[in-house]
Order: sequence, then structure tokens, then C-alpha cells
Amino acid sequence: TSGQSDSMDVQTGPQIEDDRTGFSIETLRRAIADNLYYIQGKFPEIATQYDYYMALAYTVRDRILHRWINTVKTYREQDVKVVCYLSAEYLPGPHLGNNLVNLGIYPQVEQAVRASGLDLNALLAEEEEPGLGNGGLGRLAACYMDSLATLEIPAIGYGIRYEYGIFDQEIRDGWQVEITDKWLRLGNPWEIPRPENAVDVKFGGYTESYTDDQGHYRVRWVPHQVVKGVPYDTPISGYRVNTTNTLRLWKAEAPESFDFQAFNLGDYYGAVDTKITSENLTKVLYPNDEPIQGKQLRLEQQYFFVSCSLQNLLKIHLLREDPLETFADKFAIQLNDTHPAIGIAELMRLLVDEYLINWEIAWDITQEAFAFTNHTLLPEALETWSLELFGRLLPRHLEIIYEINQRFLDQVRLKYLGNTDKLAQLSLLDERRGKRIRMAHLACVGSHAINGVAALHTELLKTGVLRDFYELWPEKFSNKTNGVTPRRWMVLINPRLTQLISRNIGESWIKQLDDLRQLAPLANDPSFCHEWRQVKRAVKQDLADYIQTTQGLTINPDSIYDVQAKRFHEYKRQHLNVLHIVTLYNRIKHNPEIEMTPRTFIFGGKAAPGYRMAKLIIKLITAVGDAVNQDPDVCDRIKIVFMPDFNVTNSQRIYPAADLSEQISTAGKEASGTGNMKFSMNGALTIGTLDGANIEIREAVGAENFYLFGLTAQEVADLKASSYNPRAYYDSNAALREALDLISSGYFSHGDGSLFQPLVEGLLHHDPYLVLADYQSYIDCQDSVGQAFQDQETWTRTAILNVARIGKFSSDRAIREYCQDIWHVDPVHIKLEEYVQAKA
Ligand code: B1N
Repeated sequence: TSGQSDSMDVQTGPQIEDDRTGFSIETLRRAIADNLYYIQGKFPEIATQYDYYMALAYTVRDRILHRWINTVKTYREQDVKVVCYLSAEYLPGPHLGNNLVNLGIYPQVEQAVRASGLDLNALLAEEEEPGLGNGGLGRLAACYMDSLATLEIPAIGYGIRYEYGIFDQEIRDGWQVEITDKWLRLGNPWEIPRPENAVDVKFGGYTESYTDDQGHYRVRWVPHQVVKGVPYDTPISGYRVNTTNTLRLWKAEAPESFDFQAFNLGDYYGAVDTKITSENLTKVLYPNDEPIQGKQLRLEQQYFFVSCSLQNLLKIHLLREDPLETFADKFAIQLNDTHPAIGIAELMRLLVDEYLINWEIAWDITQEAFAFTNHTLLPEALETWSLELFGRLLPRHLEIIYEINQRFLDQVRLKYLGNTDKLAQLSLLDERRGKRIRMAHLACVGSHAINGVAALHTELLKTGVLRDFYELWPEKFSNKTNGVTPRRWMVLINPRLTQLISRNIGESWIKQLDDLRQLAPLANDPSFCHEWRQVKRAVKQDLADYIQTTQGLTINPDSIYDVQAKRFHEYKRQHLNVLHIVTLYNRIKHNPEIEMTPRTFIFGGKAAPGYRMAKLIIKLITAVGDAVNQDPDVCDRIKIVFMPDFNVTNSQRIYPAADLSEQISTAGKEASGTGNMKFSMNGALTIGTLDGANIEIREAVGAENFYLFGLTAQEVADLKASSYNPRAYYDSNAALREALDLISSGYFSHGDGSLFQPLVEGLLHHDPYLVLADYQSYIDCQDSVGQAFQDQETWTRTAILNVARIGKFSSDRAIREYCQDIWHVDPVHIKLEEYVQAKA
């Protein structure tokens, strides 16, 4: 073959129409038929929709694998620096549609599927999403993996292959019910197991010292148990580039050759028992918002995946025949919150105990390699482990942490002569609460960079939880405001809007989101605004149809779709939203003729199974919905919809249809938020507090295009410091009083006045999240939203300007900042060899 065929253009497809790499409609159709036969073992007459989904998934996977292999090859050959993202959670969402967008073969596949007598949307709906995360933090990791590949940055995402992800939510009698997420039940075409790369992870036991041949003092760890980690790899494609990175998730299994004392005694069942216990390790994801402090299995999960990942990195490094001293030149390791922070002690252990590097050099390597992102200021979410539990599970790491702490505090002592308070505040050990290890402190000490996820959040870190570290090392701190990928959150989920935008300003915005600015002048073009409104209307009709078929509820596509979709938590204040709804309801009851812009209130989100108040708020929403939706007086001016099982798949129907995005957390509590960005990108206006990334969204879109209400973070802090009295707001505000009274009266609970008592009493006597303090400001703001929606021309103009100015919130921008300021990595272009050549 000719020497020119060494590069293949992803946009036009390969030059040779091989069945496994070709992009033509006919080739794709033939490949689907072939996979139905040879992978699913089915013929068309008996094939299910799921069989066809699998056949299509494998067809797409072949094309991705071709790019993946070329990527891995290139990284090996070129000795490049690689980003290693360590995260206990990933929420990638369904892969198929995203891969079609990234490969640029959506239209061809649509036609190939149609030529087979099928509907692509129906096949896409067959995919079970990997729910390997709780919410924003896990979804952020997935957006970052997308941007890393799109920006052609070498990267590996490491995590846990939970057998059961976040629970599925059903609503029964208005209450949340949790159902086990058996996402692997029907197989997973997107992963490839790599048993040949399995590693052993030790647990428990004791340590002992010895003197080696050179007379050096050394420590060895004699574990009580060993668990095997098996990697499962999922390819992560980039948009219209050949780069295809790896998401490597570890599954726990019993090792073949360890601790078979049981076997020696002929105890076969005992050995099987060991196997079961080992596999429990990666069985299930912990839902957050529960006190996890005492959960041994959670610490085991964290250590397990981090140890597997670091062992894997060292193996890759040594395979490249690089000296260990250059480890940090070849890998940048990012800690996604403190969940993987034990990695700092683990890398020290591997370098010092296993690779016999001296402590000082090992410590330099470790600090240079690691960087830490904090995602929350909520004190109950800051991870600490009791010395007892920690030492029992990881005896060697406890010693290492003592050593790190001693050297660190020696340094602190020099700087703060005689200041014992400083020592106690900075120490990795919290001596007050029964001796606990502070994982955030370990992460700070062992990293060269520390960041928050929005400007306000980073400022609050520097003046709050991490202030002593900021005082010590201001140069380590920076802000990296979160972002989301426009490929999934615009192109994939909102094709109508995507086409309208691209028809007017071209397609460059998909990779350069700032190019959306070119939409700004069109906000004054009546025919463009008209088309924009038509798109929004059509998308709202889609959601109305979906709600009609799934819930039998009729909603009005001309009403305001007022949406709050996120995890349920008191700080997110879904109950403030409910108080607004009940206030509107009372207005109608007092004056049935009252003029009111019709609204559809849409809620979605899960509550942690053990979080009683969050679950009660869900019940309150469904209960108010049952009363209000039925009430003839309301005359469809208010509708309340609870969308069950809010996950990536279901969220994709919701963001495009929203008119109003509810971002109403107590100022200072939401680190960033990322749903706020997804709504804005799809043309919703925001009603929000000055919290997290809301502040920066408002700055970007313009204060006049954002509905602001509520106390600032400073005012919140001041009010709490001056003994806040929620009862005073109740006493002085008639509408608020009436709303709360109606809820406690049993009106929404078949006369049971006790049901919502904990909620109402909590608000009246404690109200830690200042719902009552922000009530009137919220109501006034909502009234102006209702007014503004009457003027559809102005509303549409504002929506267009929101989209035109949202470019900053692309995860591409965020990843570029991490690359420049923290990771110091560069893009590596991947060329494709023709498959026929590559095979030879
Ligand atoms: O991380 C997101 C932010 O946009 C959100 O504001 C923030 O709440 C979220 C323990 C967490 N912070 N902490 C968690 C997740 C799981 C767990 O077990 C804590 N999630 C966030 C992305 O930056």
C-alpha cells in the first residue's frame, strides 16, 4: 500500500471501507447485522430491541477501539506526561449517543439503523447508564474525561467498578423507595476486562522492621488479607479527534494464591467465604450525605482503588524504562476530593518500602505528583478516620502518616515559634474528637496544588476550613471554576437548539464555546428569536409528551417550566421552592380570579436513604402536588411534577425544556453546582442566590439577565453569628405564616397534622439554612419572573443572551486551566494508521 495512508481523517472517515472501521451507511448496516449474528447470536425474527442495541454498540465500539489502540500506542512510544484523575465516582451517562456525536457519525448511523427497519432513539433508550456516582462530583469527573480527550491530553481516569451503582428511585405513595441498581445485569459492551493487569492489595496485619543487605533499616508490612484488583477499561472518545483515553475501573476479587490456610485445612467452604468477602469490597456505591466516618468498607474501597491505580502507574512508568526519580515528570495525579487522599501515604509506602527510595526523595516525588481539589465546605462531609479503624486496616500507612505529620509539624514549629494552637490546627491528627486522621490535611500537605471549584468557594476555603494552610502556603492555592461538556449537555441532548445555533454561526462553538458570543447580535433579530421560541416550544412539548405517557399527567407547554433538579438536601432548599408554591396556591384560594402566569413546577432528585428530612421534603412535594394538581380552583395555573429517578439519562430530557432554573441554596453552602450551567446552556434563565458558580454565571450573562435574591454568604454568616431567630419571620410575615400553617394543619396529608411537623418545627426553631430569612426575597423575585414571562419577546432575548455568554462554563476551559496551572501537560496529536495496515 502507499505510504500516504498513514493518516485517517475522523471527519471524512477511513479511505478503506473495512467492516470494523468504515463510516459509510452500507458498511455500518452490514456491521450491525454481522454483530447481531456473531455477538448476540440472534437472527432478526427473534432479536429484541436490546439485541439490536448491543449489535449497534459493538459496531460503534469497533470504530472507537481502532482509535483507542492508536492512542495507547502513541502514548507508549512518545513518553508523554499523563494526567491521572483519581475519583471514587464517575457518572459518564449512556455511552452510545455520546460516542456517535464524538465520532461524527450520528446521521450515518441513524440511516443505517433505519435501513435495518429500526429507530435509533429506541435503541439509544435501551442502554443502562453506569450510575457510579452520587451527583455533581461524579458527573464532573465524566465531563473532565470528555474534555481531556477532546483537547487531546493523555489521561487515565481511575475509579471503582461498583457492581451496584446509585440506587434507582421509585415513588410509592409519594415517598422515595430505593431499588438496587443492577446495571451490569444485561452485560456491558463498553468495558474490556484486563485480568492480565490485575494487582494485589493488602489489608490489616502488622508491620515489622528488618535490616537489609546494605545494613539499611527497613519496614515490611505483613498483611492479614490480600484482595485482587482487576481492571475494566472503558474507552473515552474525544470530539472529532482520534484521541481515545481510558477510564480504568477496578473490581475486587479473591486472589488465587494467598491465605489459603483455609485450603490447607481442607476448609473448602471457608475459602469460598474469603472469595465472597473479597468481592464485597466493590459491591456497592455509598450514597453521600450520610455519616460515613465509621464505615470500614468505605475506607477499604478508597484504599483499594487508590492502591491498584498507583501500582498500575508505577508499572507503566517502569515499563517505559524511566527512573523512579522522574515519576512526577510523567504523571500528574489529581485527587477528586479527599476520597482518594490515602494515595499520598500509599505512594510513599510504595516508593520507600517496595522500591527502597529514601524518604526525602520519595516525598519530593509525591508532592510534585499530587494535586487536590476540594468540593465541599459542609463540615459533616469532611472526611476523618479514627486511629483505631485506620490502624487496624492500614497499619503501615498509619506509621507513614505519623512520620509525614512529625516532619510537617517540625516545619510549622519553626515558622510559628511557641504557637501550640497552630500546631493543633494544622496537624494531620485531630486530637480533640477522640484522635482522628484529617484526610483534607493529608491531601494539603502531600500536594503541590490545592483548588476549590468556584471563585466564592475557593475564597471561603482560604478564609475558612483551610485558612491555616493558606497562611502557610498561599502559592499552592488557586481557583478552578467547574465546567460541563457542551458535547453531551448541548449537542447530544438538544439537537434542535444545536442545529439552530450551527445554522447561524457555524459549528466552531462545539469546541470553542466562547464562539457562542456570535449569537448576541441575533438576540435583536426578530426572525431568529421566533425560531428560538419555536425550538423551545417543541422541546417543551417533548417533555410534556413524556410526562403524559409515563405519569398520565397533562402539563401545559405554554406555562413556565420552573425546574429544580439536583440531589435533595436541606442546604439546596427544595422546601423554599415548596413554600413559594404553597404561597401561590393560597393566593388562588383567597382570590380564585387572580391573574397568574401559569407555571409547571418540575422536581427531580434523590435523597440519601438515611436522610430523613430530605425524604420528608420529597413527600411534601408529592403531597402538595396531589392536592394542587386536582384542585378545580387552581384551573391549571399551577402544576407540580415529580420526575422519579433523576439520573444522567432522565436529566437529558429535563435541561433542554426548562424556562427557569432553580439555584437557590443558602449562600456559602453549594461549592459550585454544575446543573446551573447545563440549564443556562439550554436557554433557561436562572433564579438564584449568590452562591457557588451562580455568582460567576451572573457576572457572565449580565446581572440584568439573572434573577437574584437572598442573603449573601457574608450576611448569612453575620446573621448566624447574631443568634438568628426564624420565628420572628413567621410572626411578622402573614403569607409565610399561612403557608407554614397550611402545611402543618394536615391539609396536604389527609388531615394528619403530625406528618410534616418535623419539617415545620425544624424551620421555626432552628432553620440552619435560613429558609425563612430568604423567603420574602425569593417570593418577590419569583413575582418578577412571573411578570417577565408575560413578555415573550424580552424573555427570549434574555435567554439567547444567556446562551451567548455562557462559554466560560465549558469543561474545556476548566481543563485548559488545570493543564496550564497544575498539571503542566501538553496535547499529543493521535494519527490513525489504516486498520488493514495496523493489523499486519
Ligand atoms: O461537587 C460538585 C459541586 O458542583 C457541588 O457544589 C458539590 O456539592 C459536589 C461525599 C461529595 N461536594 N462533595 C461531594 C460527593 C460524594 C461523597 O461521598 C461528598 N459532592 C460535591 C462538583 O464540584
